[in-house]
Amino acid sequence: MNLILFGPPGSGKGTQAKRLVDERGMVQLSTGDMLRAAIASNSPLGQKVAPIMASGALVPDEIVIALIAERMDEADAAGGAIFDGFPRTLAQAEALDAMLAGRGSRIDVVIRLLVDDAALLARVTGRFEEQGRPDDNPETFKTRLGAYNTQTAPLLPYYEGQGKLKIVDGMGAMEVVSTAVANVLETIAA
Ligand code: B4P
Repeated sequence: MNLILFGPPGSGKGTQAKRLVDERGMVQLSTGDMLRAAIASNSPLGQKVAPIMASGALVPDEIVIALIAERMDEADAAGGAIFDGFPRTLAQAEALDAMLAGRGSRIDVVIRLLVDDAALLARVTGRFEEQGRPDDNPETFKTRLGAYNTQTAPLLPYYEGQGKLKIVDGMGAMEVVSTAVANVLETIAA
């Protein structure tokens, strides 16, 4: 199964993806994690994307599309994956559809996690205090939320038009959200 977890920063995409990995053995493809790994290794790619991510802006499409394409070619992703934080632009969504079609596959479902802006800010601020991720400071968060609203949210009609969009209330406790996500996956598998 190919699943997209969709939502603004702090909506719980990474949190829910990790739970699906632990509970169902699914494979998580997180462009955010890949980019942070590149920064941690101080590779040329990491050096290039570090200031972009620290500003709260989106990394250029060609970089994230290349990262995903490379990762999709690894054996563990052959049976499908959870796309966490990708796609974030229409160009990325179209590239993903083409990459999957080229592999005889497709997106099965897009789960949109609905969380209000005040809760997003509270969560990301909490993570900033715990983990110190530079792009989680409240000022940068505003830029990230702006990028979501202008560049990523317009993908919703794209997936709605394909009949793949499902909405999950992401405001509840993590376990409650996980149950709602599982319920959607059951309807897809049935
Ligand atoms: P990401 O790594 O995707 O960061 P995110 O949107 O904050 O992740 P997520 O929503 O998964 O947050 P989480 O569950 O961890 O992207 C970071 C940056 O990378 C972007 O700004 C961009 O620069 C770049 N980038 C990544 N992908 C890109 C792409 N495709 N194109 C271009 N640029 C790209 O949750 C956050 C917090 O909430 C955690 O502390 C968690 O514990 C808490 N939480 C989660 N669920 C909760 C719940 N139900 N209740 C209470 N707290 C909850």
